[in-house]
Parts: sequence; structure tokens; C-alpha cells
Amino acid sequence: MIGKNIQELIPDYNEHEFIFLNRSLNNENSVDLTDRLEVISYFEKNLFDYIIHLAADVGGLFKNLNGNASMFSNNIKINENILEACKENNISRGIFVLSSCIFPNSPSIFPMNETMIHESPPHYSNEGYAYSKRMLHMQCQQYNNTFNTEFICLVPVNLYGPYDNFNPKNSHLLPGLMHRFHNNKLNNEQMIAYGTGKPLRQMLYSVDFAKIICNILFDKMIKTDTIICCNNEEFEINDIVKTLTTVMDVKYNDIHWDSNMSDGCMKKTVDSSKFKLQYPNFKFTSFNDGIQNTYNWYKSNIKTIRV
Ligand code: GFB
Repeated sequence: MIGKNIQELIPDYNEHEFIFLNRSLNNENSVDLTDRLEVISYFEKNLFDYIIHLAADVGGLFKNLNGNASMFSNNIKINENILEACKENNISRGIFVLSSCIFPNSPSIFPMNETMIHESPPHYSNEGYAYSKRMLHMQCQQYNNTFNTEFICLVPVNLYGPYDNFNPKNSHLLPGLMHRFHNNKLNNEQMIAYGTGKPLRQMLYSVDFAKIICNILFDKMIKTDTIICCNNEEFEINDIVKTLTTVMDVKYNDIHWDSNMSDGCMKKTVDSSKFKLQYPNFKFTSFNDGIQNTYNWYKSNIKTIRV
């Protein structure tokens, strides 16, 4: 998702050549990142100057609940292979993406900041993914200290937007609901949302995060930081669903909340003061506009969306 959004920004960075790895394409840039030899030889063939590491075995709450073991194993392999390939091929600057879900489930204080990532265990629902990302964070810091690299870790909150995964079984909240509600509406079926709607979430529009990644990668002032990226707004899930129903022109009161489905983590509020200090003029897309843009994109691309 983020890679596709970065592809659309390339004209703004035409002094650089971007190569996008994609596991599903059948060409020289389709690489199995869990295969160490394949990764090492790919990077040997291409002398890259920078890396933007977005690849992960990732998904929403329900994918994590059922897949913690494989998600930990896959992501540990991917991250270790990528970091080794960077070291072997002298790629000394890059962006590595973490997530706000890796933070402690019961922190000493809210909102959480960049220094608190390893303070205590993450929520059990996605501990596999969370610990693999915490190891990536620790490895980036070790590489920076040992090999003098500039590996910067960015921490987005819940991402949504064009090019997301819309498969309701393993997607995140917004795309899963959008795809399901769209089909419920077409087939005149009961609309169902999961959980109680009470948990709190912060949301980041994928286009905004793609811009932030490129801004920071080419901003040589930033060297070895960990930076939370969001606009500090937080919503109850039922308010997120209310906004979605308004945009999709469906009745919020028609929605049945299936409280047998897990709520997952109730709150994981993080603070982006560090980002705002560095980029005080960055304009985040409003949540309503972000959902409207995403739904417009979804309807125009419905034949080719990832489900
Ligand atoms: O985005 P999501 O799946 O994951 O959101 P997390 C889960 C929350 O949305 C739970 C509620 O409270 C669900 O009960 N929900 C309501 C739904 N309806 C739905 C639905 O149709 N689909 C889904 N998926 N949820 C993520 C991590 O945790 O946090 C990611 O899984 C990532 O890896 C992200 O790190 C930041 O927000 O719970």
C-alpha cells in the first residue's frame, strides 16, 4: 500500500531512480524476502544508495490473532535478510517502518513517546508482529552504532487509504469494513461491525505517510531517529464507523455490532510532538477527507483491489 503511494510521488523526486520490489510480479524485482540467498544476490546485482523498508507479513487484528507464530517468523526473516543485505552492499541510509501496535499494552503513561517502545509487553493479540518489529527497531539502532549507518525508524498509527488490502478476513479495520459494507449495501444485507466499538484508535492516511517517508529519507538533517508519525487525533471505533457510514451513505443505526468478535487493544495512544517539532508545517489530510478519498479510489478501482 505505502509503496504504491510512494510510486505516485516519484515525479516530485525525479533526481532519484526508485526500484520497487514486489513479491507478486514475475520479473527481476520479485524477490522472496524470507529467502536469505535470494535477497543477498538481488541486492548484489543492484547497487542501491538508499532503502525504504516497507515489506512485512502484516494484517489487522483478526489476522494477527490467528497468525502470531508465522507473522513473527516471517517478519524476523525478512528484517534480518534486509539488514544483512544493506550491510553487505553498503546501503548506509534508509527508512524502516514500525507501527504503533508494537508499543506496550499497559504503559506507564499515555500518550506514549518514542522512548517507551520496549518498556513492557505489547498487546497479546499481535505479539508476533509486535516483537518482530521491536527486534527490527533494536537492530537498526545496533547497526547505526556499530556500522555508522543512518537507519531511521518511523512509527505510523493505523494506516488506511488507496491500495490497501480490502480482504475482510485479514485486513485492517477501515478497508475491511468499507469492502463489507459496500457489498452488504449492494446485496441489501445486514451490516455488521465487530467488537463493541469502544476501543480508541489513531489513523494515518497512506498518502500522507508516503509523503512523510520521502521527506525524511532525503532530509539529511535526520540521522538515526525513531519518529512517531500522526496528527495526534484519536477516535472511538464507533465514531470511525459513523464517519465511514456517512461517506458511504449507509445508515449507522442499521449496523449490528458483533460483540463476540474481539476488541483487541483498547487504547494505544502515541504522541507525535517530535515529528511536529521537525515538520511544523506538514498538512495532514483530515480524517473525513481521507475516508472520502479512499472510498472514491475504492469505487474507481473495485475490479483490481487487493482482496
Ligand atoms: O485495524 P485493526 O484490525 O487492528 O482494528 P488493530 C481492530 C479494531 O477494529 C478492533 C474493530 O477493535 C475490532 O473489534 N473492528 C470493527 C474491526 N469492525 C472490524 C472489521 O470489520 N475488521 C477489523 N479488522 N476490525 C493493528 C495491528 O491492530 O494496529 C496492525 O493488527 C497494525 O498490525 C495496526 O500494527 C497499527 O488496530 O487492533
